Amino acid sequence: MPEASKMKKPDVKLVLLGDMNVGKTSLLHRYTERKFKDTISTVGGAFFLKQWGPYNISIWDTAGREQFHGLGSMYCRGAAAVILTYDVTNWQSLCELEERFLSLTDTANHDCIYAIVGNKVDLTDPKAQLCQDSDVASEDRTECEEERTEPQVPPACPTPPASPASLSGVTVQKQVTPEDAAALYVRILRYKGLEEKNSLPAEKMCFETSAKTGYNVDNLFEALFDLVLPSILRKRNENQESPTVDLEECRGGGNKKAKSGCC
Ligand SMILES: Nc1nc2c(ncn2[C@@H]2O[C@H](COP(=O)(O)OP(=O)(O)OP(=O)(O)O)[C@@H](O)[C@H]2O)c(=O)[nH]1
Ligand SMILES: [Mg+2]
Repeated sequence: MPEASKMKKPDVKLVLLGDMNVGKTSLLHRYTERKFKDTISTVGGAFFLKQWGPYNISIWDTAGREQFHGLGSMYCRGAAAVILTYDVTNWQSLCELEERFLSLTDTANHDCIYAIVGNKVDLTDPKAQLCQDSDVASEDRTECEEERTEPQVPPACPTPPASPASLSGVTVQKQVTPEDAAALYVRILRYKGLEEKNSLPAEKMCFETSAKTGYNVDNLFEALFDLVLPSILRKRNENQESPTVDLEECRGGGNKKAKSGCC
């Protein structure tokens, strides 16, 4: 086989955006490596190439730290889907999506789809505390079971609780409800000038996940892969060039690495 034909070229691009510490890298690890492992705060960005049927999908993990903010719109350029990620135990992380990250998506495709993802739901919801990966290591499963806690009543929407999220022990107060996320989704549609009735519904585009246990992680990525397929097909029909991973752009971003896998 000629070398060139072995090289995979992404047909479509998905981008994870959100504040530092919400778990973007952990979500990508969970999906691609079936593991929850230690992370270090991402520098710049990195991508993973996923084969989905006959298509290659690049999933970009970006840095949430303020110092890398300027790179966000570059990573979003040509994106077919953006995963706006927050931490369900941190109200501010939801606010940051609208205040800091939404404008970065102006460079995404005009028909880009937006998912709102509340991660770390294992900390607040018993249903998310069971490890979901069938191939997850047994020590991982034990850890999840040890940390199972009694359910907490969610706070009234949309006011976050005044007390700190983290209580002593392992129980954490949920600060963002699915309704808060759905309301943000509707505001995003408005920002994009899209009619709610002609767009994908909030119930379909808002997810709660746990990178730690795997809860809903496959559902999230695979639902998005299915949703971006029409965009790939249309582009192929229009005989447009597929977006490629621009390694020059990556180098321009400082110390960040581009590789198959996540940082
Ligand atoms: N309990 C719990 N902790 C999580 C989960 N996902 C991530 N974490 C923890 O949250 C911290 C931050 O996770 P990262 O994946 O590095 O967060 P990030 O969004 O990539 O952060 P930046 O790279 O700085 O933007 C780490 O200590 C993770 O172990 C989760 O689903 N549940
Ligand atoms: Mg990261």
